[in-house]
Amino acid sequence: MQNKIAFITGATSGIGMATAKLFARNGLKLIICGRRKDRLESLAKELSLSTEVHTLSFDVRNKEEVISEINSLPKNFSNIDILINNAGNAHGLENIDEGSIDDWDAMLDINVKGLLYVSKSILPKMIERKCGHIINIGSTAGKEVYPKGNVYCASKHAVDAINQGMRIDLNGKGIKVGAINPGLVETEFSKVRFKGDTEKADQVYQRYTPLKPKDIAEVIWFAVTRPPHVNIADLTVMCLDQASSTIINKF
Ligand code: NDP
Ligand code: 8X3
Repeated sequence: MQNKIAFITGATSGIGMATAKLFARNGLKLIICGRRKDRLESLAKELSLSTEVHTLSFDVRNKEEVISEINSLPKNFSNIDILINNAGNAHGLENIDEGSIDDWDAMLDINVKGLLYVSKSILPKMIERKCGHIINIGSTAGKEVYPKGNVYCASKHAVDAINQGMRIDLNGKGIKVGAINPGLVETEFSKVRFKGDTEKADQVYQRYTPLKPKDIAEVIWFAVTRPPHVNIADLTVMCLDQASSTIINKF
C-alpha cells in the first residue's frame, strides 16, 4: 500500500478524517478534501509528518469546481489509486410533509450528485490505467428507511444503487467498487443534521455505545488491503446495540 494515492472526500471531520489518519500512518499518499480550509490545513500539517499530503477545498455540489480542482492536481498526485466517496450529511429530521425543500436539495445534491461529480472526474484515469478502487460510504439508511429519515434515506438508497451500477459498468476494467454502510457513528453528523443544536445531537448517542469514526476507518482499511482478486462489494457495520435502522437498544 506504500505510496498508493488515496483521495478522500469529507476529510475535515468524522469518518473521513479518521480514514485519512489511518491511511497516513500506513504510508499512503493523500489528497484530502472538504470545504473548511482551516481544518484541511491543520490536518495536512499533522499528516505530513507521516506522508505526502495534498489538500483540495471544494464544495462537492459545484460541478465546475469539482472538475477543475481534480483536473488541476499536480502530476505526482494525479494517478489516484483509491477514491473514498465519503462527503455527506443529513439535514433535518422531519415528517415528509414538514421537511424543508432546502434540506432536501442539500442532501440530494451533496450525498448523490456530489458523489457522482467526484467519481466522474476521477474515473477516466482509473479506466486508462486499468486499476483503481472506489469505496462509496453508504449507510444502514441506504438499506432500510426509518421514520422522518425520508430524503436522507433516499439519498443513501441512491448511493446503494450507484454503488451497484458502478460495479456492474466497471466490471472487466480492473477497478474495484464497493460500499461500506455504517450504522450510528458518533461524528459531527447529528450536529449538522440538527443545525448546530449540540444538545439534540448529543442525545442521539446517549445510553448506548455508538460506533466511533475509527471503527469505520478500520473497516475501510480492511477493504482496501484485500488481495487483488478480492472485492468487498457491500458491507454493513453496526454497533452492538443497533439491530436495524429503527431498533436501537437504548436501555
Ligand atoms: P461529519 O459531519 O463528521 O463529516 C462530513 C464530512 O463531509 C465533512 O468532512 C464535511 O466537510 C464533508 N462535506 C459535507 N458537505 C460537503 C460539501 N457540500 N462539499 C464537500 N464536503 C462536504 O459526518 P460523518 O463522518 O458521520 O459522515 C461521513 C459520511 O458517512 C457521510 O456520507 C454520511 O452520510 C455517512 N454516514 C454517517 C453515519 C453516522 O452515523 N455518522 C452513519 C452512516 C453513514 P466540510 O464541512 O469541511 O465541507
Ligand atoms: C447515518 C445513520 O441512522 O443516523 O447514515 O441515519 S442514521
